[in-house]
Amino acid sequence: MADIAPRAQIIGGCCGASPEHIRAVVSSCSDIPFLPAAPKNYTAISSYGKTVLFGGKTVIIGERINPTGKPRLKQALREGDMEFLCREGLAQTESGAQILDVNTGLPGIDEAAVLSRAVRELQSVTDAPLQIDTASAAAAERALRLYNGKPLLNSVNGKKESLDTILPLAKKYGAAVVALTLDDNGIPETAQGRIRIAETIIAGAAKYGIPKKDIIVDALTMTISTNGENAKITLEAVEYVRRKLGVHTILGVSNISFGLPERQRVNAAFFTLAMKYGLSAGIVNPQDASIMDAFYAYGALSGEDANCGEYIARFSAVNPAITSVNDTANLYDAITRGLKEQAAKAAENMLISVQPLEIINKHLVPALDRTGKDYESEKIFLPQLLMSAEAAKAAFAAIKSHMAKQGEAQEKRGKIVLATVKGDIHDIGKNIVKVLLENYNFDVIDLGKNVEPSLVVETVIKENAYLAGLSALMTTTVVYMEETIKLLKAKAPACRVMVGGAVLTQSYADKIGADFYSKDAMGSVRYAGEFFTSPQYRK
Ligand code: B12
Repeated sequence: MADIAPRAQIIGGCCGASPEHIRAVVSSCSDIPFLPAAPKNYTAISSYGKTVLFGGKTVIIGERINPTGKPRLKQALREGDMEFLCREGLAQTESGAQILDVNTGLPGIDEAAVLSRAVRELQSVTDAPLQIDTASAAAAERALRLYNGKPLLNSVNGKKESLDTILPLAKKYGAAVVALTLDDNGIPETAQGRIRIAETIIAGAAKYGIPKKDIIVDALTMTISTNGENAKITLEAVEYVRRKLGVHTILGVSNISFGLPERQRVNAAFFTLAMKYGLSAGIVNPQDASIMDAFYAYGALSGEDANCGEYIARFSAVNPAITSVNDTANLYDAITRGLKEQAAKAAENMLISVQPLEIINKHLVPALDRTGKDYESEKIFLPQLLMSAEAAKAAFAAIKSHMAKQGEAQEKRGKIVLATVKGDIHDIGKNIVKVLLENYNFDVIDLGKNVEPSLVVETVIKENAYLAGLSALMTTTVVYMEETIKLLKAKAPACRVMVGGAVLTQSYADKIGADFYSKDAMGSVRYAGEFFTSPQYRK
C-alpha cells in the first residue's frame, strides 16, 4: 500500500543470531533515524500472512464453526476432533469465506481450552483471519494470546461488566471488537435505541484508547417471523452507524429467517438489502449457494465488481464447479478439492453412462494420485488430504451402491480373507478390491485396516480360507505385509496370498513371497477366478 513506508523500521535477529551479530547490526544502524509508524485509518483484521480490509465489498465471515444447531460439530467439540473443525474451516474458505468465526461454547466443556486449541489448529491449516467468538473473557484471553495476527473479537456489549472486562482485553491484544447493541435492558426495539448503545460502546472504547476504526457494530438481526418490523429496525441502525457514525457494521444474517420455511431465500434477500444499507461484514454460511449468489449479484449490480468480472468468473462455463452447491462438479475436481457432496453427486451422474470400473480407474484413482503428489510436495496438508479421502469415499459409496443394485445373488465362488496390513490405515483401495470381489460373487471376510499378522492367520485357519488379500500403501508398512506372508506360509501353507497397494511392485511382491501381485483391483478378481477353479484348490 502506498502509505506504508518502504523502509525497515525494526531490525533484529532470530535464534541463530549471536550477541556479536546483534551488536554489529545495532552499531551499523545507529545513525538511521527511527520513524515511528504513522497511524492509519484502516479497519483491518489479519492472520499471520493475510489481511482483510473492511470498507470495500462486504466481507464474508464463515459462520459454520459455531455449535448452535449443529449436532456433528457439537460431537466434534466434545471429542476434541479438531480435524473436523479444520475441514469445516477449509471448506468455508474454499467457498469464499475471508474470515472464519470460531465459537466453541458448549455446556460441559472447558471452553477456554477448546477455543485455544481450535484457534491453534485452524491457524496452522488456513491463513484466513479468525473471529474469536466467545462470551467468556477467560476463553477470549487465552485465544487472543496465542493468535497470530490482529484478530476480531466477538464480542463486547453495552453492559457495564462486558465493557469493563472485554475492552481492556481488546486493547491489550490489539484486537478489533464486535459491539453488540444490547445492554442491561436487553435489545432495544428501535433503531435509535440500538444506535445509542453503539455510541456508548464507542465512547467506552475510546476511554481505553481503542479507536473507532477498531469497533464493528452489530445492530443484531432478529427474526421477522415474530415482528414484521425487525428487518427494518436492524437495517436502519446499520445505515446510521455506517453512514452517520462512520463506524463499520457486521450482522449475523441467518437469524432473520428463524421459524420460516425455505430460510435461504429470506437470508439471501436480507443479505442483499443489508449490503445496500452499508453492511461492512456478513456472518453467513458461504456454502449456501443462495447467499453467495446474492453476494456476487450485488457486487455486479452495485458496480463494486468492476466489469462484473467476479460474477462472470463464478458463473461462466469455465468454472462450473462452484456455481452452486447443488450443481455437479466433475469427479476429479471434487475429489482433489475435497468436496464430499459434489463428489458423490458427480459419481452418481457419471454412473448413468460410464462403467463403475472406468470411473474408479480413470477418475477416482488419478484424483487421489494428484492429491498424494500435492501432499508430498507440501502444496496441501493433512486436513486437505483427509478432505480428499472423504470425498473419494463418498464417490465410492455411490459406485458401490450402484454395483450392489446390479449384482445378482449367485452361489459363492470361494472364501477370501482381506486386510490392510498392520500400521496402515489406508483402506480405500482395499475396499475397492472387496467390492469388486463381492460383485463377482466371492465370499469376502474383511478384517479392515491396521490388522495384526496373527489375526490374518487366525482368521484364515478358523474360516478355512484358501486365499488371502493384503493391501499396503506405505514403505513403512510393507514390512508387515512380509511378516504376515511369512506367518501365513508357516501356519497355513495351503493358503495363497495376493497383494496390492500403491507402493508395491511385482519384484517387491516376489521378494516378500506373495503368490500374486496386481496393480489394480480387477487383478484380484482375475486371480481369484483362476485360483478357485484351479486343481490346486480343493473345496
Ligand atoms: C487417501 C490417502 C490418505 C487418507 C487415507 C484414507 C483411507 N481411509 O484410506 C489419509 C488422509 C487418512 C491418509 C493418511 C496418511 N497418509 Co496417506 N495417502 C492417501 C493417498 C492420497 C491416496 C491413497 C488411495 O486411497 N489411493 C486410491 C486407491 C484406490 O489406490 P490404492 O490403495 O493403491 O489401491 C488400488 C491398487 O493399488 C490396488 N490394490 C490396493 N490394495 C490391494 C490389495 C490387493 C490384494 C490387490 C490385488 C490390489 C490392491 O487396487 C486399488 C484399486 O485399483 C496416497 C497417495 C497415493 N497416490 O497413493 C497417500 C499416501 C499413501 N499417504 C502417505 C502418508 C505419508 C500418510 C500419513 C503417514 C500422513 C501423516 N503424516 O499422518 C498417514 C498414514 C497413517 C497410517 N498409519 O496409515 C504417503 C505414503 C508415503 C510412503 N511411500 O510411505 C502417500 C503415498 C502420500 C505421499 N505421496 O506422501 N492418507
